[in-house]
Amino acid sequence: MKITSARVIVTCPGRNFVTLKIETDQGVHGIGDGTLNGRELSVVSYLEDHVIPCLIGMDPRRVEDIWQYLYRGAYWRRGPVTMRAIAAVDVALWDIKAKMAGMPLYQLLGGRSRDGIMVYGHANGADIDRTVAAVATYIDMGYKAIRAQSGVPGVEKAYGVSGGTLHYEPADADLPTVTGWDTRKALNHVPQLFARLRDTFGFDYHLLHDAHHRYTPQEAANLGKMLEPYQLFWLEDATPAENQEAFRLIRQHTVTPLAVGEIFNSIWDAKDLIQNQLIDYIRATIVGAGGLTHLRRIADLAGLYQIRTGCHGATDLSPVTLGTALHFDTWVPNFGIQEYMRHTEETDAVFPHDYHYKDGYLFCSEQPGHGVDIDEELAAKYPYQRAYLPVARLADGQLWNW
Ligand code: EZ4
Ligand code: CO
Repeated sequence: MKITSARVIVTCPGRNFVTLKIETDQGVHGIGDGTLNGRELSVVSYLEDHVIPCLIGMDPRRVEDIWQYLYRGAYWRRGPVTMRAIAAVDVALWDIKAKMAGMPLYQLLGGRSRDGIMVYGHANGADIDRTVAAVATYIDMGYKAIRAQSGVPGVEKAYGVSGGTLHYEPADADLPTVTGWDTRKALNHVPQLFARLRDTFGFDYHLLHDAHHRYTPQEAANLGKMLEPYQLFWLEDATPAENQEAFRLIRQHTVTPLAVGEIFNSIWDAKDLIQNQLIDYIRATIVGAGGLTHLRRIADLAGLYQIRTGCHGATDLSPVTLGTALHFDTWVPNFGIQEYMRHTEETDAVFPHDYHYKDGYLFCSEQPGHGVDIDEELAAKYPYQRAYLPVARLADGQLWNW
């Protein structure tokens, strides 16, 4: 069996997606996602100029060997561009393998561990009242877990706040939007938000909060401690994790559960965090961390320490990544939760799929493969549009972590 062609399809049905389609001499094709939000065309070049020429003629059944070929064989390891390109190939090859086997992908991973995938939604509002109303909307839709973000008085465009209740799209402009940040004001505000939420909805729902890398370790420890009475499911990305030791300080001061890893590319980004039990949830996902082949290694390492998975699932993770993550989530023994930000109707139409939401859970496809395809004719109607994530600046103009 041979790979006969591999093509990159760039489409922008409301936001940009980079998709790889691998075709074989047996008529079976596979689809993978390589989207890197705000830096999409770098992955297109990596794939078209450097990966695809090597793939033609290879045996697509050798998923592991091709992963090693692209990782070790490049000499240059890791990084968001390389690992997304590898993920796109890896997922397309798993898709082909599962289609050849006539099985949904989770069966190849080891079969079903649970019936449905608990997801969390992103409830947001310009102020606490509106965030409370947004959380109520999710509860009405059956969600068991909700992440709550609110505008912070005195902060221009705080992270996570958008116009709509169900949709949040941060890559919103042709050049980066400038947003604000003020840690003092956020530390005053966030505990008030969760006090109101518990007061209004009680303790039966899981509540989460995304700190989006804004706090220093000491500030994050302080926030975690203040949030303890509200029993969060997790505090997400409390501080940047390039220095994995940074989480030790947070850990020493709070029992608020910690989740990190949506920007991780590799098991090496998480190794010390996991082995020192500094986190509770690992947020790496398929497209960011080198595909299924690599993500399952991270999950297995985490499982040794009772650390559970919480795959990133924002709108820049295409339906291909979400659909594949649902197979991973259906199998992985140490599953925690899955992020679920809804795609637009245009996006869902470009990527036909049959995974579906019901009552707080997502259910993966039962079709052979991962169950997500691309409608190329429709995709061609939405040409690439440059779009950046925002940047954040403090009141004095200094650049901060967005
Ligand atoms: O800012 O995916 O948990 N979700 C998030 C996202 C990220 C975007 C960046 O591309 O933090 O909203
Ligand atoms: Co996040």
